[in-house]
Amino acid sequence: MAQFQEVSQKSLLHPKPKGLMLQYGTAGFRTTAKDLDHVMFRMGLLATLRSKKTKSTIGVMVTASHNPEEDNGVKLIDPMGEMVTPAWEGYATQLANAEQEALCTVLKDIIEKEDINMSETASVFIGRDTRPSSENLSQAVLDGISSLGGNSKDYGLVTTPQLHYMVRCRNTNGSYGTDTLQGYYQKISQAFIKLIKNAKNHTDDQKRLLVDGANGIGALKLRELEIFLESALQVLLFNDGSNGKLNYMCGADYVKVQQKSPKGMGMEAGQRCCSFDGDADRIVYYYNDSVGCFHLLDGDKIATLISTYLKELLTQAGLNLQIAVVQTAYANGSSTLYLEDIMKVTVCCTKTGVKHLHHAAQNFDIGVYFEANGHGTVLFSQKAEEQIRQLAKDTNASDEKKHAAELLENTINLINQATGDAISDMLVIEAVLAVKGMTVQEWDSIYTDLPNRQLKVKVADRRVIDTKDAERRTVTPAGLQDAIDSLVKKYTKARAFVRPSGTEDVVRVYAEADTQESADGLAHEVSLAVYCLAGGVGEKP
Ligand code: 16G
Ligand code: MG
Repeated sequence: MAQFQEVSQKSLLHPKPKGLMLQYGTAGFRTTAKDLDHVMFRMGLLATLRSKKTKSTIGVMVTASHNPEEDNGVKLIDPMGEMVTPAWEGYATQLANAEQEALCTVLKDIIEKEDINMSETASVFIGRDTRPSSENLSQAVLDGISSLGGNSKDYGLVTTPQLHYMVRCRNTNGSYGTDTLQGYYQKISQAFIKLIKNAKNHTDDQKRLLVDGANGIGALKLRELEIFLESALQVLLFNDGSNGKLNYMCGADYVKVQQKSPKGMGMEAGQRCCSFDGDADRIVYYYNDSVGCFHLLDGDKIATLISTYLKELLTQAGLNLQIAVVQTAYANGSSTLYLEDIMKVTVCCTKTGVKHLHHAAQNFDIGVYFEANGHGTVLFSQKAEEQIRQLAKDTNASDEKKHAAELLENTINLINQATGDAISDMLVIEAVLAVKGMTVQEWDSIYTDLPNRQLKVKVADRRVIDTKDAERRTVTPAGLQDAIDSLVKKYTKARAFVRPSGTEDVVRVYAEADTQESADGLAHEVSLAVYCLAGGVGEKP
């Protein structure tokens, strides 16, 4: 194992705390930053192997998204800018948990299993969020890459979706865009400006948007983008990181979970506001009405707005392309009903986690996917893109059709198809509202959310809960699903499900019903059933 000599030596500089076991979960590794140095070094190694295997550039992003500032994390990005393939999540876990003496053996096993030609060159892009720990941790990733002889490009401070974008650009030889920040800003701002030209009565008032940057990387990058926007949008940026703490009482996760506006946001009644999360891959919108009541427009409302707009344009363009919306069990029942019954679009439901939604969305000509928590994007198949771009330049097409195709083409250019992107999604939403001449209140009134409640229950081992049907039903423990079914029957328009969290040691409970009181009551009763039937620990719910 002479080739691993450097790996062994460098690895000593990134020692693994003995006995520490971590798992590559739904969003990579995530834990307290002080336990991650060895993981970063090893993810540098793994990304180098993945690059040799795929003969493509691979991405490594250092971030813990909406987690507290003291945490950190890392995830790998595959060649098309998507999450790393599941088999390699397993390797990531093995590599992270190997004790120093076993590290090279684990590496060798992966190389053999995947039949990797070690003489291939390797290229890895890396990026990081604004956490104080991120700089040193990304240095550890670079050490891992260089000790296996890989080439790296360090983008420094970038949002997660920006790094996904760079990886996709690089591996598509520039056909998707240029792999620089300038290239990213130019592509999306030009598309936005072209779309906005079609806005109806676009006053300064309507151009104004309050943005909560979660005191994170999204704020920094939005500032950079603003220069390219040529005043097509007037951003008032709050929680820009200049004094507040990352994600503390602000950001998309806080707003969605607490159902209230973030700290430090000078909102006036009716003003359109949005929040990014800590690595700017999630976005939610909201406003306060004239009596001070808070209204949240989450991922479901965003999916509805965007899919309605795309469907109308497809009809105007006379293009026969199938559009579908991909949701998870968390999608509000009203959104599903509206999409299926009124909009007549195909809706499908997958397990929680971006990779599942992304995968399902690839099965359609146009796949709009959003988690209720605000993570999502739109995927256009090659066929859809070709038909749209063809029609946009077809001199024989009618003005109406050509115009609709041009709007669709610019929307494609505005969307980050590599992954959900708060900045790009924000511009898409702003463009749609402007083009349709719609206020945030009108958007909100498309349908009314069913009141809902999310709770969590601590159990001895959350793996006792096994689910099926995209996490909407439980298989084990015995009797739990029957208990949930009979509780749901007691309420009107009710629905409830439970699932083991992929990021926290808890079981999550979701309930919705016709009134808030009923949703709260149902969530509480289901929590009790989980506690009793799935080995609850600590205080009874
Ligand atoms: C991760 C996922 C997110 C999902 C959440 C669920 C990615 C990039 N992120 O943050 O999509 O909604 O986990 O968390 O896939 P939970 O399993 O703890 O409920
Ligand atoms: Mg995030």
